[in-house]
Amino acid sequence: MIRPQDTSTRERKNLNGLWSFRLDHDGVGREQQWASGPVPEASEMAVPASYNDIFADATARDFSGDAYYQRSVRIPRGWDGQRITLYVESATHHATVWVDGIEVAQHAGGYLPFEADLTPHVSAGQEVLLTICVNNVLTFQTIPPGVVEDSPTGPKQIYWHDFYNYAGLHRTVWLAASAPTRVEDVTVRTEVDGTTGRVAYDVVVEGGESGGESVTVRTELRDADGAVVATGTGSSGELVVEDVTLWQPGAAYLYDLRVEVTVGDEVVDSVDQTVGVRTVAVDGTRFLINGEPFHFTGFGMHEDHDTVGKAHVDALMLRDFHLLEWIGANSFRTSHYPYSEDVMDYADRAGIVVIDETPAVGLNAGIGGGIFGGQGYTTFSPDTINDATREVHAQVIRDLIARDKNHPSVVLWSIANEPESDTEGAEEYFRPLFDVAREADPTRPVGFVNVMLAPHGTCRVSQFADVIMLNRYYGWYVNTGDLANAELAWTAEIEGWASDGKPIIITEYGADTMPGLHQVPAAPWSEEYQVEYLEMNHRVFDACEAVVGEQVWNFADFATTPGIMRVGGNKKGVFTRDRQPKAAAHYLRRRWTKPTD
Ligand code: GCB
Repeated sequence: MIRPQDTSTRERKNLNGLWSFRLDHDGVGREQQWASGPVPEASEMAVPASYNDIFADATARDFSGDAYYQRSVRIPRGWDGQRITLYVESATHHATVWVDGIEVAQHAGGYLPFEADLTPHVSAGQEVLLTICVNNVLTFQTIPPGVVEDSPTGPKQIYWHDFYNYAGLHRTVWLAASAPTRVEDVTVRTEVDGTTGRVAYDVVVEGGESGGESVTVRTELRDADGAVVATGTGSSGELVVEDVTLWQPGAAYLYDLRVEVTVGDEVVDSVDQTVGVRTVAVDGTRFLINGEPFHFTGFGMHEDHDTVGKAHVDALMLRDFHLLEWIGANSFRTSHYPYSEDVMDYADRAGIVVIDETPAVGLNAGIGGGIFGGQGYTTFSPDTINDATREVHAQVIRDLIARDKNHPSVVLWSIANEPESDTEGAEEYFRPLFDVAREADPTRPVGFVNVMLAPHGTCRVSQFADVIMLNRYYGWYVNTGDLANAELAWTAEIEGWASDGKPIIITEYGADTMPGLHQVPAAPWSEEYQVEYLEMNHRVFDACEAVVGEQVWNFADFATTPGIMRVGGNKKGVFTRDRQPKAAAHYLRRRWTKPTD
């Protein structure tokens, strides 16, 4: 699947804007066939946006169930004979799509795109009624998981992840046209040999009649100035780039690959793919990019903003990238789900390194002792997270890699955040998932993020990982306010992990901080404590050679479910939710922009 493009053979139409909208409080929309005509008693909703924070009404914010989005769409009159598709970048978490009341697609998974083939149902110039029903219910068979419990006032959604379960159409919805004979997929893999770059490509062509004439694939690679540096023929091959300019962290360089499908002399399809030539490898305790040791600095982030929730907004994305640059961060993790395709493209252009994470978060009924979610469940069991869940998880790994495999910024796959990992059930559940990731992408290391509840010596999943990723809160959730003992305990644990001989990235460490709260001597929740907490962590990391990365939790404050440990959300941001610095941001900037010798 190729994200819609405007090329010499393809067109796209952006369907963002105000749509008709209705929450199906009584669960009657399907029975009453709301998709067959204008949804009754509809209000309006912006696309993209989470719908939760738009209304001044708690039943809308906390709604669980089907949300109907509807609009009329004019199929462009020039699209006769084309393959016409709808491309939905993100519908959180489950979507059903109808055109004039006819169901054309269903999709599970809230953070990855899907396509509906509308060709048999529409014609050029026609106006059709498009309806998308988005369902946000989480169960033990969804990724992320959750459970709906009974309560005296009705069913209640429970989940084990620490961010608000925002829902809706979070990214762009496209109408797209391409030729019936088309490029369905492009994969590029790069290698470097001295000053020579090698770009191996695989093109999948699908569909259509070529009238007996053979279909040919042609490729052309251009440098950033537009000069052709290599050409190829055939659906797979290798393009050799002499005097290659590498894609480097902090110094991105992108080539443009044009893929054309021809039938006879006619170019029937043409798509563009950016290419960054770089290598990634793990060597002992070192993480290498282009053969050089790389030290990750940056954050676990969230797609999270006031009013729009998890929507992608270009201006807000730019602000985040400018702050990453200002603070000297060279990387981030897409905690805890795949981010917008626009974010991934921007990271490629900005030279920011990405740890790309699936939405498998909260596979751990022990987390937070029930503070973030429900208590009293066994994480892995036939009735809870089971083989069916693992199938969904495997599919989400494949889908993530299919979407993001060509991004040079992505250097490492994280297949889960803080699952239960110290039980036999966990070992059985995860072993095959590492194989799924490696089969889908043999070129990048694979890992998962380990939770403090499964320290070194007890974790049964880290044996499968190429890189150890640790979330640790010494001095916050344990040794609260006691940084001296926190430092001793943390040092002892990290030395255990270092003995495994793999690179270690600290993917989370952080302290909740109320902006404007100042205390000397420093105490938890104050800006001073956040700084001293980070300084302590950095002493521990700097003393351990195997530590190749530090990503603070979190880049910015973010929304969570209400709870006695959360004050208007999670306050571990180094920036406030509206992206202004706390004292820790200035401290990190000094550390991360210090010239290295
Ligand atoms: C974690 C989770 C993250 C939470 C964070 C916290 O370990 O991975 O999602 O938000 O802790 O602040 O408790």
